[in-house]
Amino acid sequence: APIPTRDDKFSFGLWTTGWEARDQFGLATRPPLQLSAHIRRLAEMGAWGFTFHDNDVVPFDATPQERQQIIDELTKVTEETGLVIEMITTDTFAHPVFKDGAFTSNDRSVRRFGLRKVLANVDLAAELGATTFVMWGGREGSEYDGSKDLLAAHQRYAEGIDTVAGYIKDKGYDLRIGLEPKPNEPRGNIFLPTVGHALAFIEKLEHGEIVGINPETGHEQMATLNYTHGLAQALWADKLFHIDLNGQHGPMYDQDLVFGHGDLISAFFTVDLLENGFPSKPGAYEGARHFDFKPSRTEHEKGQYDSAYANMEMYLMLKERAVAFRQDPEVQEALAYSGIEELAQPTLGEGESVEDLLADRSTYEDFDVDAAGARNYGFVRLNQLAMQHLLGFR
Ligand code: 3MF
Ligand code: MG
Ligand code: MG
Ligand code: MG
Repeated sequence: APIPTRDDKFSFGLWTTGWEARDQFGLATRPPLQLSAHIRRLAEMGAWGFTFHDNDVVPFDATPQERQQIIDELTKVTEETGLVIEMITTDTFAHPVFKDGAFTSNDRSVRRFGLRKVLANVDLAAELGATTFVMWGGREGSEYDGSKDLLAAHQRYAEGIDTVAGYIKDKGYDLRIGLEPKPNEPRGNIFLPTVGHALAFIEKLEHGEIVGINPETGHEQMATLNYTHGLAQALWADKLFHIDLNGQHGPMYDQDLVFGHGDLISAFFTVDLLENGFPSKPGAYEGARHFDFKPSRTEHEKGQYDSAYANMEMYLMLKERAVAFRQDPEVQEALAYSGIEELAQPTLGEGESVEDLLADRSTYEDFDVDAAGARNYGFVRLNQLAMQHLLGFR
């Protein structure tokens, strides 16, 4: 199987590989990892970068001196390994203070505290050279529809994001915000549940030009949505600022499996999009290939790193298949047969007005709907060719 290198731009959240496997029903099954050793191990495995929540490295109640000590250690190991801290994010969900949200809590003093915590972390992100600042509002939501003023909640959410975005601009930081949608868990219903909701929300912001999204494979699939379609709409809107790749088996709890260990066919087309681009706009995605997964609770130290490695290997195996798929002459013929290139042609001709369209009898009055309705698109044959590539039969 292919071997990951830094050129592949793989990165991991420290909360993923470092997860101690404490869950709703059970205690941790693994000891905490030592920060520098953990990061060195990721570097040795072929990772290019890493990401973290403030409290993945600095405890919530650390003194300023303790905080600085940890940041110094982090800086040192980052320089030593040559890894990139490409993204930083804030834990606004673990502490009881955030149980009703950080930016949308009914308690105004909590919202002001939440803002301060996030702004402090924006400064840290800029200091450490991160270019993406992810915001996952895991506690922004409710269990009971009557427990919130749902209009005010959206206003406060927008106020919070705009305050952070405005601060980034004022400071001149080279940093963009990536909102991370999720439909539920830990709240019964989370605000900005899907890619589409988040994109619509950004349109209403004052500083929306530096706000995009960080879609997670499993989160869209929990909502029974198609992750690759979500990525496509975000790319079309120029809002795909970051990605969280992982595996999920449809609508159940957030599994955070290894990428490709959930819906494999969907993962194949995700990689196809990220590596090959669109038929009408070829080219690879330029951002980090970032994994937000969890080594299963059954795994101990070796299994923790085996799981991390599996994400990168899975991605590269799928990349090899996806590139071969697009290069195969029979696939190219099947793509042409399916009319895929035709979709890139504007529906109206150049300079054609709607009046011209109305006057063109061939489009309607004389159009042979039965002939068009009898067309075979050949999508199944095309998909079977994709499966032959995916399974290594071509
Ligand atoms: C939860 C998540 C989060 C976010 C993280 C991003 C704890 O389901 O996916 O991980 O990815 O907060 O910054
Ligand atoms: Mg998640
Ligand atoms: Mg997840
Ligand atoms: Mg995530």
